[in-house]
Amino acid sequence: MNFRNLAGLSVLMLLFLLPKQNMAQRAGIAVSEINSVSSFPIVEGGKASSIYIDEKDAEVVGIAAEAFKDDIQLLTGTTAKVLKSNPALSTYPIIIGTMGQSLYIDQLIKAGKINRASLSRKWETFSVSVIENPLKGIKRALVIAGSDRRGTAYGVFQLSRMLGVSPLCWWADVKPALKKSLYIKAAKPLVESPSVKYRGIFINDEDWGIQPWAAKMMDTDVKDIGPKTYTKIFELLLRLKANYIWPGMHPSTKAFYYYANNPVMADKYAIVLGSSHCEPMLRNNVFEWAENFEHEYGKKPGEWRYDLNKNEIANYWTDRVKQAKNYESVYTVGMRGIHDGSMPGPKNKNEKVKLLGEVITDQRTILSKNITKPVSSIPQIFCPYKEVLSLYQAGLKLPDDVTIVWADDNHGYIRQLSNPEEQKRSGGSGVYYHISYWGAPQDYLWLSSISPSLISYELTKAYQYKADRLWVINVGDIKPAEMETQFAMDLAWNVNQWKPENADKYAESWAAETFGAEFAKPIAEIKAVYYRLAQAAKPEHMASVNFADEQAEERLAAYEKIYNQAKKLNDQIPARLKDAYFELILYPVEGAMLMNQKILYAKKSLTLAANGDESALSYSKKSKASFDRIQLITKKYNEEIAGGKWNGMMSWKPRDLAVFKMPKVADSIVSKLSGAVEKTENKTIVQAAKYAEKSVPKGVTLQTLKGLGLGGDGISVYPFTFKPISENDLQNAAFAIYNVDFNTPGEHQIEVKCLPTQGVNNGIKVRYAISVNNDKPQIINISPASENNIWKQNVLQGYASGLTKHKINKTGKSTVKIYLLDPGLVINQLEIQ
Ligand code: REL
Repeated sequence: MNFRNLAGLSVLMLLFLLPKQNMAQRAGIAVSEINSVSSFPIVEGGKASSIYIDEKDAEVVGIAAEAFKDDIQLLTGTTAKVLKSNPALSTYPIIIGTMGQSLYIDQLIKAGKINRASLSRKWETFSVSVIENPLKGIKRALVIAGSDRRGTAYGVFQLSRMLGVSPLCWWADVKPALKKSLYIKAAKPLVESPSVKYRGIFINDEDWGIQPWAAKMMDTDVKDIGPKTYTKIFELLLRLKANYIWPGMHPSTKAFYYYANNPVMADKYAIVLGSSHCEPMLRNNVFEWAENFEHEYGKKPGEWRYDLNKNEIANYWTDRVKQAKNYESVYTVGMRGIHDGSMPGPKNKNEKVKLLGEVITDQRTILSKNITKPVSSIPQIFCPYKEVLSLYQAGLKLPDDVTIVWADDNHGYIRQLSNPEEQKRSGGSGVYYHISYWGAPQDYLWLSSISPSLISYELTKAYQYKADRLWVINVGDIKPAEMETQFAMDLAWNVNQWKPENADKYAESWAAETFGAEFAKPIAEIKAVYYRLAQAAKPEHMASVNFADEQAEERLAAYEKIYNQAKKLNDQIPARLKDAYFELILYPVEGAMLMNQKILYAKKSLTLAANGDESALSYSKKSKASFDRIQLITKKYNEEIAGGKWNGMMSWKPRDLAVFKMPKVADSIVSKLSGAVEKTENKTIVQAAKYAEKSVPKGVTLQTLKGLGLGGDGISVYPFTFKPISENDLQNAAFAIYNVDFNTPGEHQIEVKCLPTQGVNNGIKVRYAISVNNDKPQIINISPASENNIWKQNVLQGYASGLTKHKINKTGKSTVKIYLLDPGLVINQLEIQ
């Protein structure tokens, strides 16, 4: 085989090794360590091609070019040059630039070497191409062109990612393997643009992670999350092809604008600034109103009451708009409490709605007075979060151009999406979604365990209801939610890449990208079980969910199994990736296992002791050992991993909640009490995806969704936009049939366990209908009318259910028919008694 064939083969092999989704999306581009015909040499023979930018281009282009230089260094140990001069000085230049801002890119467009239409008037679009003889004197160029400043930066970081630099390279210590040479071959330009216009993160509940870490390790001068930390966050956002942030806003953190360099750095990195649902007009009230007002204005603030103190509040907002108007921002409009509470003022709902309407009108007046643009083209969002949703539903008049950012119920299930009328609004809609949360019924601030499958199900549904304007994900402290954050941003960039029906494959693709193809499958297997177990109770919720003895045993065994797999894999992971592996895989898996052991062994010790069983005390000891070990591995995370880089980032007891403490265990054996052990009832569990037959009307499909919901799989009807089926119209509903053996005639109960989703619009429920042996179908709505105790239980146990009773007259095979009536219904299991 001659060299040329060998080179071609290696490119092909590389394409083959790339995760399928990547390959499809990045069609036409291949990277290789070996040269082949028409490859562009990024690094060859120990020399790197030079990177050319136009000095007049946006600052972020220079930042991306410098980062690309560093990435090349990381990948090959070779130093490239970033030059602000004419690329025609080089035979093989890397040209990076923005249309309309880079002379070189404009020349290439003019010469027809870059397709003008692929970039012209596009939002954040990039084109990566290898061009033969692009300009006089240049033999071949690698050209990364953007339609705007962020488009250029995303093109650079996308290319870095394809060359092997993970977006988490700094944030999770993912170090690439060293390569001798780097070539890129582009059969045709790679052109991409985002599905969602504004995409980003909310740093929240930062008091036990990113704030103490930043204070200790990053912004040591101000002992806070300051410009050094934010610069790293902004780079992460660019690498994730994200553009938007709600900065940290808790009392432990000073306001973002308090540090003059914060917005300056955001602008350099081209990151769009926003603020959370309770911080209208980019003002962080916990600090700026409640704490620092006197310092800023030389007097104490009046009441946080728009009905009583309108002028002062309006001035306070105006001052921020004046300060922010030259930066790219999205203004949150509306008003809540100083922090995360309801707007103080009138008690009567109608009056409250009226006042909120006035607030928004006045905020828009402030915007139009201070920004020289029509107010309808200043990006604004309104987030009907918590109690605000009921004000919106009560008739708040929202200006048409304001984007409605629908929120989830804090536990990953979106509460409402745009109805057909709302979908026509020029402001469109978006989503505020949690993968980390402080609040009722229980926080989940320690480990990250919301699966890509759930994120995809909810966000894809939202997208189909036209929520494409802005997605903001509450990522807590970023760590240890790195993978889930990366997933959400990958989805926001290309909503078709990770549909609910293939989102369970993300872990494999991500692991291949992060740790190498040989580790992809085993890591994906571990993550699948990790997510499945957390669906039935997140580690942080273990004290609030009860498991029958048998379930508890299964759970412990499953955790132990994945932990052992994870540990074994650790021995094979290359040394350069050990820190990353600990942060991303080992710590969360072991932490989750230990939390389960701590709680479930403690319970077991009490039950055994109550029955006079001598082994009770050994379970008390095991529980205590797990408790101790959680602290030990957390200490390791903070003090040893990556040479202590993450010191302060990981707390094993955020908010010091009871669940993190040592639970009550047996300390002595009591005399045997009869009947203290609960008998597990005789239940048959049928997985919903294992139906015997199905019937699906025209226009919809019944989809099995792997990795979604209790037990791991669910079924749901697509598309999300199908019209709900009325009770009299069951003949037009999709249904699944299960063959079930009821071993005794008489009354039986069937519990249908579903994902605890909420109706897609106000007024739409989440219903199924059930009939056994063709008896009269019973219609059940699994979505509670409000966030009551049932909702609380549902989100903790990871399912909502309906219970029906059925008279069975025969033994042997019966048919259970389940109709799926509303969009967003996911059925996971049938539990038959
Ligand atoms: O998740 C949310 O959006 C809210 O709960 C937060 O704004 C709030 O900071 C909460 O964490 C508690 O203070």
